[in-house]
Amino acid sequence: MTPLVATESATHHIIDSQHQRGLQVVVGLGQSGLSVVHYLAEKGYEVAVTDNQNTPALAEQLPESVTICQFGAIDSELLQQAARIIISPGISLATPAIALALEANIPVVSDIQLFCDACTVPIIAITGSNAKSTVTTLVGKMAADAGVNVGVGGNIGIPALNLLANADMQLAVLELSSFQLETVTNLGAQVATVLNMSPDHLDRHGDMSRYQQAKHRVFQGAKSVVINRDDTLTHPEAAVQLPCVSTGIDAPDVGQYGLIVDTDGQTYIARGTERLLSADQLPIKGRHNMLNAQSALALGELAGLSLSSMLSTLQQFTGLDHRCQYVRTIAGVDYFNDSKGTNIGSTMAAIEGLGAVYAPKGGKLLLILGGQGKGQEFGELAPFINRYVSHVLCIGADGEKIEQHLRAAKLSDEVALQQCQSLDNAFVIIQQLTDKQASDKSDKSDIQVVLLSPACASFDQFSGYEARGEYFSQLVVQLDLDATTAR
Ligand code: UMA
Ligand code: ADP
Repeated sequence: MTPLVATESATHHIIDSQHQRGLQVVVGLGQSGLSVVHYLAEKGYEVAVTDNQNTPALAEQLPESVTICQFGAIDSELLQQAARIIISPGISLATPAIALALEANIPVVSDIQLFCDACTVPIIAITGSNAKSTVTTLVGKMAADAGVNVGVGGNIGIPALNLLANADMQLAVLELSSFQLETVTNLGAQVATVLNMSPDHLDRHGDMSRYQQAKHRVFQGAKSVVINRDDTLTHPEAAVQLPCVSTGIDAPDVGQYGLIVDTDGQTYIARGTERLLSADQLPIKGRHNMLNAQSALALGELAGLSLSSMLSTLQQFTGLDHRCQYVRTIAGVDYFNDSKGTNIGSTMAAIEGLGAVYAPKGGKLLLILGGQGKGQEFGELAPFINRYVSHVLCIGADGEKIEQHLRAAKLSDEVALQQCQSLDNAFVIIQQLTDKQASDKSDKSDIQVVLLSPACASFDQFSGYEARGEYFSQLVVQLDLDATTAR
């Protein structure tokens, strides 16, 4: 029966459709902005775009139907004419033109909201401070290996809306950042998870609580959830009412995932009392990766993937580049590229993950830290450094700040810390230290690992974490060549 008077929800619906018919203003013409422009233009909307840059590179790829392009600054007047604003993740809601539009009650959404509104297949939604790309890739591979037509996208680098081009898609796996989630209102995922929470992007969100609030939007409308037992900040408030599978480093209860350590010292990923895989059977190493494997299994289980197929995928997955990636060994020292370690949580995991492997052999880490600090408190790294690291080399814009924080947090006198400014300078020091160690057998220095895990963004000196990681690896190769020539 058609109601004579519009109910509250019907009123909202009318307002929504008015918003959707009017001018759609896309803010930011990066990858996600471009995907939004194409998506809305194909649907016949009038679309305008604005960007800070005078000549955004992707402007060449705009459809011809888009004629309103305001470049050089985000155009506040244009925003005031919008029926709806679609904001790119890299742009803060506090940007003055956006704040004014919000004050004028103009809806501001992200590409992710458009995707959820249009997507008709189940979504696995993955967020967290660290391990998102690893777990997203792993779940995508598990689904593909199980014969599911799966789309993998979001923050991982493929704009979510591009996945809709696959008309046969049966499952979408989305990596979501706090930036993408802060404007999402009803994601409605089949399975949602916050993998872990540690400080990141505080310069944008202001404080940990607002960062966590943004992340927790992943749970809105979720049908089931995966939680991390060891990190209560990952638990949704409404978890009790939803099917929930947990992961953790302790032995699991029935139906949950965890780790069982046998008397022979071997660690197993387990579901209840069933040992599924030993650490030796997993190509990805470190305790943090055993947690990542559990998260992928739990997400896949709640999406209906078969356990045996998922276990076979896990045994083949060798991990992603720039995440605790082994580069090579020179004069007995192992070099690891963890350039994607861009916050203190990931760097703690890398120090602890590698430290625990080398400490029984009497080995210590030389750690390269620094770059753009994103408002983090680096003192939290001090206990991990005191335990496993003998040398810290600081680089980049926030190198001095990192030193101040570590010293204020009681960095041990046994840890040598030097300011190097650049990776090149750091490698001059590394060469001196490792040459001395190799030539002086009585020298008790004990560097067995050189680890780049900067706990910072790279944009002060590089175009991104990949460029930083690749440059590190090149310097390692050069060091090896120099060592070979000198022999
Ligand atoms: N721009 C402005 N004003 C600003 C900031 C940016 O006009 O204040 C413009 C820039 O000039 C540029 C455009 O906005 O033309 C860039 O937009 P964007 O920064 O949102 O980047 P996209 O190319 O759309 O990529 C985004 C994500 N980027 C960010 O969140 C910063 C990508 O994540 C994501 O892969 C992509 O959408 C597809 O979904 C990258 C990222 O660094 C990998 N993410 C952060 C992280 O992982 O830590 C959150
Ligand atoms: P994200 O997409 O969230 O940045 P990645 O999979 O790219 O996650 O990994 C980013 C960094 O986090 C890498 O340095 C990696 O070594 C580290 N890392 C991986 N798994 C974990 C975990 N479970 N907890 C903390 N850090 C982790």
